[in-house]
Formats: sequence, C-alpha cells, structure tokens
Amino acid sequence: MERTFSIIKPDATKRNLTGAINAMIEGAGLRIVAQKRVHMTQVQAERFYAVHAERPFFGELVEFMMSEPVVVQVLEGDDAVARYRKVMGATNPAEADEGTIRKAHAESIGENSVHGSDSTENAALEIAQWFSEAESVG
Ligand code: FUP
Repeated sequence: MERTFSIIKPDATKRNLTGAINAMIEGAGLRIVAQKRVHMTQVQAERFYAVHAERPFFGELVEFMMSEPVVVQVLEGDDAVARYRKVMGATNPAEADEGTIRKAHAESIGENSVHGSDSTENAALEIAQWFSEAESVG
C-alpha cells in the first residue's frame, strides 16, 4: 500500500466538481483516507509550490491557488503515486488522455483541476504539510 497527496484545485471546487473528481479517484482504485476543504493563505501556497519559486508562472500559480477553496486529500492504494498521476492526465489538458481528470475537467495548463505528488518522497512531505498522522484513517 502506498499513499499520495492530492489537491482538487480552485477551478474545480468553483465549478462544484469535487464529487465528480472523487468518483474518478475512487473509480481508479484509490481510497480517500483523509480529506479537508481549506482556503490557502499566501504563505501556505508559496510553501507548497516552493520548488517552482523561480519559474515565471510562480506568482500566477500562487494567486490561483488562493483564489477559491481547495480540497486537500491523502489517497491510498497499490502504486498510489503512479496510479493517481495516470488518472490525473498530462499537466496540459490539451495533451491529456481520454478518461483522465484533466481531459474531462481542466481548463488550461495553469487551471488544471488537480495536483498529485510526483514521488513517494514528495508525497510524504506534502501530506505532512496538511495532515497529522491521526487524520489519515485507512
Ligand atoms: P503537474 O505535476 O502535472 O501538476 O505539473 P508541474 O509540477 O510541472 O506544474 C505544477 C503546476 O504549475 C501546474 F499544475 C500548473 C502550473 N504550471 C503553469 O502554470 N504553467 C506551466 O507552464 C507549468 C506549470
């Protein structure tokens, strides 16, 4: 069993897509073992995306993540990191495969509906930013 970290982003929560996206997550064989809706502060958004701090889109990305509430989640399953990346689809929705969350729902490369960790190491760090151990109940 592996865990990954997910965010249902502002473009999706704004359009009432939390349930539709959760159905795709569960349909892919992932269990939602922790979940909460939060409105990110600037400090939280900048910390979460610190790896992109030097990128030209950083300011826009932080503003977007603060623009509406998000749903942060811990997902569990076999190969959860890779399994979730597969169901998310490519960063750019124009390149995302049929049947993926981003193909179905994302609006653009920036407003792309979901985040998912890219490694088990980053998953552990990202989960720890948002959840205590006691909040993830398999
Ligand atoms: P992903 O892991 O698929 O979410 O993609 P990245 O880690 O490469 O990018 C993280 C976020 O930065 C994306 F979800 C949206 C934003 N981004 C842009 O706004 N423009 C870009 O050209 C690339 C990424």
